[in-house]
Amino acid sequence: MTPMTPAKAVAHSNIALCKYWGKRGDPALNLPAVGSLSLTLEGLWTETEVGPGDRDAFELAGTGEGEAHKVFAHLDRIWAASGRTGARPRCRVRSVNHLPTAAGLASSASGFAALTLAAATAFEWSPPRTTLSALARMGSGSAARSLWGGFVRLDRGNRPDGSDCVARPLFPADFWDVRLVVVQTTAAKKPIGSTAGMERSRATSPYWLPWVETSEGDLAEAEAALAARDLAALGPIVERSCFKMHACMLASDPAILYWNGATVDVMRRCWQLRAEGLAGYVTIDAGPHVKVLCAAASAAEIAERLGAVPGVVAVTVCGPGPDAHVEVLA
Ligand code: 2P0
Repeated sequence: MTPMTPAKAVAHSNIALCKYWGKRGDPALNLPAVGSLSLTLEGLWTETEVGPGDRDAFELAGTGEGEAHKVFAHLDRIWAASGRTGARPRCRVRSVNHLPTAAGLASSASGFAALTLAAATAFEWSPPRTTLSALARMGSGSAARSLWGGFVRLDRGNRPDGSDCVARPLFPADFWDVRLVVVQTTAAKKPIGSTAGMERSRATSPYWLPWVETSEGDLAEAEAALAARDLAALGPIVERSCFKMHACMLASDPAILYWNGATVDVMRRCWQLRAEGLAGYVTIDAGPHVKVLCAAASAAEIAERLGAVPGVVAVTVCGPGPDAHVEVLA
């Protein structure tokens, strides 16, 4: 059997401040139709260990759902990219999601980022991080951003082969002391998964083209506001990107609506608090939970006030998180 070294990696989840929704070009490459800009989150992470096995096996502990066939296909992808010859060795993959149920966050970003780094290390391959990020993207688009901590940008690129679709760190975690207050509302079953939802929007939403065409401008403005650590400038761009994405989803045929009543109540309450001088800015992903970007000093009060909205089941406050990294095995 081809030798491999057991390896363990940790990657943190991320939330897009400028959203990714929709794909372009060759489906196998999983290229985004729009660029995105994210904040990697402290306190929400996946740890994944890849080692030799007599057959491919995948175990997942903690919250979330993993799909073994996607994990094994991702191992094939990394093995092929590593340039190692011969058949890929069979692997035992063990993953733990440290994503509190309360956070209500998807695990695909941290999951595919951790799997990519752990598998490459196990295959004794250490390419540039950008290469790992591109591989992680093929597992799940948002995972491309979780290779780095702090604030990360994933460019859309234009080339059909995806070579210009790259993620890069903009600023490290200690650049700006902001918080993301994750407000979990009661989760009903998702009406449609992200991948299928994106395809429906691209195929049917009359707002698809405006969404794609205006995203580059949002990214440029957001990056400038971020560089200036200007929350009053960044916040409205974050909300605009989020609501354009949801408008595009809603105008899909049939409509895609991820919100519930409490989602709307929390966002209205957030806006009311802002009008009263407690500044927080809303973003919502493909689910019913509301995430609020705010200054570190405002986070506890925003968390308390939004936690009191009927229908809210839990609130978690997250700071900027670190780079994905390899951990020494015990
Ligand atoms: C984002 N989302 O930028 C956006 C905002 C959800 C809404 O990336 O199909 O699991 O695996 O590439 O990354 C969720 O979609 O989708 C996502 P695939 P992914 O964070």
